[in-house]
Amino acid sequence: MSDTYTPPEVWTWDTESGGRFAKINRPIAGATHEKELPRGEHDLQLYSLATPNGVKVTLMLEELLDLGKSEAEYDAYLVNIQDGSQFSSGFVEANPNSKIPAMVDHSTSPPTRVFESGAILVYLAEKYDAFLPKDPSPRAETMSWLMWQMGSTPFLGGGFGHFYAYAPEKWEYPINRYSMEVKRLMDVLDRNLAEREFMIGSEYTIADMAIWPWFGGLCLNNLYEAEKFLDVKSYTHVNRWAEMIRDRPAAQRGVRVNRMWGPEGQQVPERHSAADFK
Ligand SMILES: N[C@@H](CCC(=O)N[C@@H](CS)C(=O)NCC(=O)O)C(=O)O
Repeated sequence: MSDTYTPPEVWTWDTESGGRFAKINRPIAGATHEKELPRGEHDLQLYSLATPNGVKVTLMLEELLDLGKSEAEYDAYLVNIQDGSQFSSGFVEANPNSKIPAMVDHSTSPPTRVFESGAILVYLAEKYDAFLPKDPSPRAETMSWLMWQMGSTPFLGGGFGHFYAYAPEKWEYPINRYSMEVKRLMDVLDRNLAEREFMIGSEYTIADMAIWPWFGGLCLNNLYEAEKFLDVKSYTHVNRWAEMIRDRPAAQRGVRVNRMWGPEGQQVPERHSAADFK
């Protein structure tokens, strides 16, 4: 980062920003190519990738199935965001924002599209009446933590993760700025989890499912290899909670769906039934 950069009057898209993902970044929305989305036999069709935002949804779907909600059976198709699949005409129809995850529910007529991971969690919780309390107070607490995650995680991913792990060089200013904020967010979580088993109390909810892949991922060293740098082990309550969720059978399956990296036995690039986990 040059200290002497003077922004022009009007920004133009002349150069790649550099770093990982630079090739897929573009300043315009919409499809780049014509391609329909595949469709499986179940009502719920998920188009995703096992990034933390994608995993939130597969955690939820697998928990619903463990609760015995067999109508929550789903087909999960891989969207490889590194090769630009999020810009296909079919995917843009499901999510005009071109980001995974996106879901289409064919049990309604016309089919219901849902994008934004938080909206998908709420949709599924309401449809299957699970993991989102009905009483206004615990419901408000759940929604507050869910919105907290949706609002704060870009500082962890787009801010800290980008500059610490992906940017072409290490620059002190942004790494400092976002480390400070991520540590503050971890402290917010730690204080809450010092008093409560899960985010809202004794009940596992969509707030936990939204927060765990990101902040739990830091504890379990699945994100940016920043465990030591951020002294993540010192947030003992967040670590306790992260390990507790990691050990849930639904979470162990959920993290494998639409995964295309790591040990081969852990990858389930497409999921159509429980048999895909064998
Ligand atoms: N706020 C969105 C964020 C989704 C998001 O950022 N998805 C990333 C992967 S984790 C993506 O699809 N990136 C592709 C791109 O930016 O082109 C959500 O929670 O669903």
